[in-house]
Amino acid sequence: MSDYTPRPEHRFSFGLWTVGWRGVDPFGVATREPMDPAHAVEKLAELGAWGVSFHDEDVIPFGAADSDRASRIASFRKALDSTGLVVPMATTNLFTHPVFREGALTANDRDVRRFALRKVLRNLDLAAELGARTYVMWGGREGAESPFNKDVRAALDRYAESVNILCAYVREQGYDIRFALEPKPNEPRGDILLPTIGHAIAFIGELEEPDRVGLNPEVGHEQMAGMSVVHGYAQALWHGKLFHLDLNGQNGPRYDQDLRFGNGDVKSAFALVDLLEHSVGASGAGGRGSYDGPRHFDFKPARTEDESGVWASAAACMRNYLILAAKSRAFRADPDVAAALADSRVGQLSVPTLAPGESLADLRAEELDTTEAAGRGAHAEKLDQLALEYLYGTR
Ligand SMILES: [Mn+2]
Repeated sequence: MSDYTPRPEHRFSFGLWTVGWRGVDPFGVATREPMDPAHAVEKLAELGAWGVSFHDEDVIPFGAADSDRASRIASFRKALDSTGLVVPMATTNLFTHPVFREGALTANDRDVRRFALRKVLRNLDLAAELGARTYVMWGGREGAESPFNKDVRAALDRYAESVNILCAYVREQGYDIRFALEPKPNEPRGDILLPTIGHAIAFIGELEEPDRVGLNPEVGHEQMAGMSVVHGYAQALWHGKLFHLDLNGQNGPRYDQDLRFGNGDVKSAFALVDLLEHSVGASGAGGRGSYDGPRHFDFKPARTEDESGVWASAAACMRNYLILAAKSRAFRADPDVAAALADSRVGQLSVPTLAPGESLADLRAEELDTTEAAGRGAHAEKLDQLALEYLYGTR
């Protein structure tokens, strides 16, 4: 029997806003009381987590006086020190306050954009102070409901302007921080800018310091867009842009469910853990094909739950990851799987199409018996069924 006990060396981390979510939805008020960040830190440490991430407003209420701000940060820091939990990532809330109703860094209103930038700068200083190495930017309000209300090209100019300013600031301050953009197609806005992994990667290529900027893809966000999560994360790895990740669960294109990790599309969760756990040393542009960052959860404990359900679902995120990682190890070690991979020619895809030194004349001189080649089956079904049998627990 495998041991599925989460430990700090697994590098599991949670957003304060996840376990602290009070269950407010568009149709109902909160079902849970506010949670003290220090309490969240203590409980997460008890469950075996390694890190905790935060928005400025998870620790300091919007508009708090400086003295209040200082005492709240001190209380958070004391909990971190006493539990040993680290802060691998931080981010800014640019979506809750009504001032951001029409956007933040890409609001039409220039005053709002300048305020948003000040808010990010202030929390970046705190992030650096607490040791965060990744700063996530989720632009939930950066978008529109009407195509006539937003000049998308100007909005992308302003988005790039802000990210460029932030990169320069981090460089000048000597902070060891990289930015990670989090794509999402919609919700809360009708259409959000940088809706998918692909859009965000293309945007990064237009920035002044592209090496400082990567992605924080979220499982559910890609599924909301109808995209393959595994293909998206794999492409982010291939570009060397998987800086951080948000693990959760989702059942296809619908409202943002933020289920605990391992719930929702289970097969996709298995394939994603398999990708993350077996990508070490994988080929990719510049050999950048692997991920060794935090296993970070961004989920919402169901609104049906009281506080005991919050901790049950947080523990389950980590346990599900470890279960899937163990299944992935067993799958990869199975001789039947090795044979099925060979039958499917999966390894052949890593062999360059032209041999070293081979000319196009050599290529053109070769002939393929297309009747024979067209008759070769891919043997994908057998391999896929083996994966499913690991998931179902029959192997
Ligand atoms: Mn997220």
